[in-house]
Amino acid sequence: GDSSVGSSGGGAKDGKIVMGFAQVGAESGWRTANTKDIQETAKEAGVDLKFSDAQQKQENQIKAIRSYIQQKVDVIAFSPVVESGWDTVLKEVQNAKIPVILTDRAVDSQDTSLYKTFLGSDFIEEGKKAGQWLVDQYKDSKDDVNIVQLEGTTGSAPANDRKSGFEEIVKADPKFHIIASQSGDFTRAKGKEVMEAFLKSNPDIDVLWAHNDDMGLGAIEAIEGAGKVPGKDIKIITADATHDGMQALADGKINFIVECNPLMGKQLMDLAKKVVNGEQVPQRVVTEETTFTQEQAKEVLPSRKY
Ligand code: GYE
Repeated sequence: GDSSVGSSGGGAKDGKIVMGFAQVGAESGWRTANTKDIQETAKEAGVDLKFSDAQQKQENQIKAIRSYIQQKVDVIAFSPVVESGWDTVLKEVQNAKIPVILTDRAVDSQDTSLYKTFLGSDFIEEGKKAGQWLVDQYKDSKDDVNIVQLEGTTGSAPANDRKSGFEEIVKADPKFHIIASQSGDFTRAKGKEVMEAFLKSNPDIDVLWAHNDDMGLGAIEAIEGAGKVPGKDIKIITADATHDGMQALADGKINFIVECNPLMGKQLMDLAKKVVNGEQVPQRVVTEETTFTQEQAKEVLPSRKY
């Protein structure tokens, strides 16, 4: 981008693309790995990155996006904190002729011309994988299974979709009961706090489904604090597969992790170059992911990248 010639997102005149990236925050191990990867891959790709941290607040992200419009960046990428409420600011970006790439999280805008592509995981699939592990785990039992759920940030795509994917699978069998479900905002501290409340009001919890590792790790502290054994008295399923999560899985404190890959920087930089050059890109790019049992965690832990 060369602002001296008044480029308004029409392409990088000096060959160096300027990207404005509006990040969610620094709420989790996943997010930290994602930020680091985006910063590193931008450098490698020769992309001039303007980075902002919204501290999990939509209003801060909207401000950051507006400032990127004023700075006439070549491309705006962002990971929307929540799904709804983006149409106005995205119209402003469109009017400024700056292409947008959704990274990691989706928006619920009906007008899909407001962004060029959405790069990220299939969170419904992740929720289903968590549910399916549970169904398989209890397939030989007729007893009731009491589940508590720690949801991610209210209104965020991963919280909405991991919840609905999971519930779709477990609701097919009436022995599964989701007895409590509340947001822990994807943080360790909130995960611990909400799990403490769950434990106080529910003496009979069999399973915890936490929408990310960090909330699961916070919940482990609450469970141990209540004199119970995580992974045994209460089975724990989480999402992400960050280093700390995988360590707890290998240690037997978590039972199953659904992977969500934060290392999407390289793909993001490639897509950015294409959209800035006016090339066609697919509307949706889904990242590839797997799942881990305790045995698998022990095997792969030494070679994990995040
Ligand atoms: O699972 C969680 C983070 O949007 C996929 O956000 C991401 C989620 C991730 O805070 O740890």
